[in-house]
Amino acid sequence: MRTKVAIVGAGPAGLMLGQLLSLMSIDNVIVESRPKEYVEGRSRAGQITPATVKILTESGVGSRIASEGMVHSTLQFHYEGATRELNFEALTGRTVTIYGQQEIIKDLIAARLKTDYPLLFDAADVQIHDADAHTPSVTFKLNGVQQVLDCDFIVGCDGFHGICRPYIADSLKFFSHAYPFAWLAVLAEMSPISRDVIFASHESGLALFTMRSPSVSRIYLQCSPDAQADNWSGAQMWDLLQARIEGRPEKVNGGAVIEKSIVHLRSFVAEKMQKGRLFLAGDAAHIVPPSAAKGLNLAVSDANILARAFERFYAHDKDDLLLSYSDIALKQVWKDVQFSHAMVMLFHRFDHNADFHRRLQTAELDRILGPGPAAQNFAELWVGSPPFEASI
Ligand code: RFL
Repeated sequence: MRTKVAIVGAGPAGLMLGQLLSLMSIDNVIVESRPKEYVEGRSRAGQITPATVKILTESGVGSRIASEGMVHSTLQFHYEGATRELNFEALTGRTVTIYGQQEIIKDLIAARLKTDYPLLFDAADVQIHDADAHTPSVTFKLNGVQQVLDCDFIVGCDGFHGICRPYIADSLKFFSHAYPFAWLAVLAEMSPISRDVIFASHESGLALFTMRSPSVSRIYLQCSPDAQADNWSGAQMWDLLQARIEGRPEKVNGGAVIEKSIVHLRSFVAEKMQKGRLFLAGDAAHIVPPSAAKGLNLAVSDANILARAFERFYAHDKDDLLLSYSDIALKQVWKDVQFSHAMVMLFHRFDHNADFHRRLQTAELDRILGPGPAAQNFAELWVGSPPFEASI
């Protein structure tokens, strides 16, 4: 097999890049180690920024997000026993959309399967070769048969635990920060208790209330990093959520738990996001804590920048954008790492010097929600930047 761009991984980054390249008529093959059902079933992100909605829409995969996505204009902050609102639409003119990551994945896979460009699931023993040379390749086994995919470029969209970043690890610089708490992430059949996303800061820790549909809620509760999801009963989770929104009128009635897991909070950035003919995109290059819901949006942002760089290379014979891909992408990455970090600092209970941290958090929330430019700044960061556009 031969192609121009070999994409490793069919998560949001890989599928989005594949979709954009296909629209540009640039040959590409996506190689994914998991089965289709697994990839389509993985529920993770749900808050989609206007930039991501625009990129999806302009690539012909925006119809379901437009009809089924839940459009949000306001955030609620619950602290010191009372709720205050921040209407980010009034401040920025933009809204965010709640639409499950797995739905975006299904939309992108459906669009891909209508093209002639291959999307290969269940690839075993995926390896990359000669990414520094002019003749890179990807090898893997399909149904036990060894395959060789020769290409011009390889893009590692294989997530945090993939094989592509380790291949060039010797020439990368890593920035990493682990937070001393985790989230118990719960997906439950339960009507949202509010039309808005609620960030609650309670003396026992954070509760983040969000949703995936009018009948499914997504709840995050701060917990210890060594907590085990199986040790939490439904009743314990609902009681804790109720306690952390103390002072609000809603009664948490619970519901059937669809899924629960522990999410460790960390930031990680690999610099640069490229070497030779290998590029990294999405979680393969960077991780942000889910506190500002930026991970998927960053993966789509990387794919968009890279697709434009490949278009410039193949259609206009210019490699300047490819060479500066990492520098352009990292500007957005660090902006989101910083904002995600600020959100972590704003809502969690710190075991050390807890009362001092709470006073700081209250002062900061009062500043953000008070008169002055802080609300505007926060709102701009929440809705995110417009997509990167390249002038050809
Ligand atoms: P993914 O989604 O991990 O996809 C990588 C794909 O690569 C495949 N793969 C391989 N394929 C071939 N060969 C190999 N050797 C391979 N190794 C791995 C994998 O099977 C997989 O299909 O990475 P990608 O595409 O970079 O996308 C990143 C996003 O998935 C991630 O950033 C978000 O889910 C983060 N995130 C959120 N982001 C948001 O923008 N908004 C949110 O509201 C939000 N909430 C979340 C989140 C992440 C969470 N968790 C579980 C960490 C909530 C949670 C709980």
